Amino acid sequence: MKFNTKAIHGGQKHDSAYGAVMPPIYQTSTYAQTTPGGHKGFEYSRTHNPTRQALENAFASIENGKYGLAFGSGLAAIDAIMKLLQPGDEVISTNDLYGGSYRLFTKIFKGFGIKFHFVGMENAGNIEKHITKKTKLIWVETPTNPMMNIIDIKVAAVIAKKHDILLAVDNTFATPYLQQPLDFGVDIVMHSATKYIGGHSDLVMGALIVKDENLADRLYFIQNASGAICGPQDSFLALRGIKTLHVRMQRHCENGRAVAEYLASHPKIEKVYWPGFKNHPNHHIAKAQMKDYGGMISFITKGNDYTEAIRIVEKLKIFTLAESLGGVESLSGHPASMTHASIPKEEREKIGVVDALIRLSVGIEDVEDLINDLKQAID
Ligand code: P1T
Repeated sequence: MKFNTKAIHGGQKHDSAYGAVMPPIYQTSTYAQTTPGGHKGFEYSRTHNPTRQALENAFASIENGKYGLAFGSGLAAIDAIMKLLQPGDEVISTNDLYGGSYRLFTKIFKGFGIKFHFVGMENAGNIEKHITKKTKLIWVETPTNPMMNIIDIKVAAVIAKKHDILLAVDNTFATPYLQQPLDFGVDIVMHSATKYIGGHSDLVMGALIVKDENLADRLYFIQNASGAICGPQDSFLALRGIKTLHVRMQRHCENGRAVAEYLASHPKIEKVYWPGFKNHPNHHIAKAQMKDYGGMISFITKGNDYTEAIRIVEKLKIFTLAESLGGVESLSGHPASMTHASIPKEEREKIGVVDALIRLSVGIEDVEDLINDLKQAID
């Protein structure tokens, strides 16, 4: 099956009771047993739930994996990956990443004896310099949030295999419509399904997808043992979101391109970060590993002025100033004070997350309206 068909049918079967085309929302915590252990495959909804299972099968299908796992948030999904590790283990992570992932690593798992190296991976060869005998996980976000850096997934996978280290890719910004990291030899794909997968800013959810059975078993064990699962109602919404992922992504990419080009041509704009530009430092890698360049854009105005950035986000009307991204509606954000506030100022400024940086999640509205909105706010 091709991607667009998988988005709609992948891993799905019609409900066995009445032939419902969409899986029913099995809003139940438990399942009747005829005798202890005498059940129909479902015992308790932390462990399994039919609606969540339908979603997990869809996750596996769209990422070209074998096993999907759904969690109560993106961070809960990352938390499950980190629980594969032991005190003393080391992790090499992209230095530009979602502030909440950074916070989870440095404020929770560092305290449990795990050491993190935050490394600029735009040259993926840099990863190898930080590998020790204790390195157990390489954490890659690409495109990165919010600087839109691109990491070469194939090169990272070769390095990970050579040293027998797990490689996980946060595929939230790209989605499987644009890139499928498991095809490049990645072990675990992670999503904040809150974003493009759900697509309508109406749920918070995380996903993991793997191919290896042993790794899947370990993660299912953690999912059940720690219990950070999502409910059946949200599973249903995410499944519905997936069915239009390809159509939405196509429009996010088209609108993203038009907005990025508009901003780059504006005399008051200093720099636009978007991997579709030929002068983006890793455009050639983006071109090779992604189908298109997505709807996430960051930019700074001339003069690198914080008050000007705040003025713009306050003036935007169609772009709502809000945390999150990837919904049908356009959002603006101020990473330094919002999504990346948990990264110390010196650390975030080293990677370009300056106080004047604005991040846009370009939605699927009429692009002329979006550009006019930016024009009135910037001018
Ligand atoms: O918010 P949650 O579903 O827990 O997902 C966390 C997460 C993980 N990875 C990436 C790349 C993310 O962007 C996020 C969440 N990001 C935002 C809320 C944001 O506005 O950037």
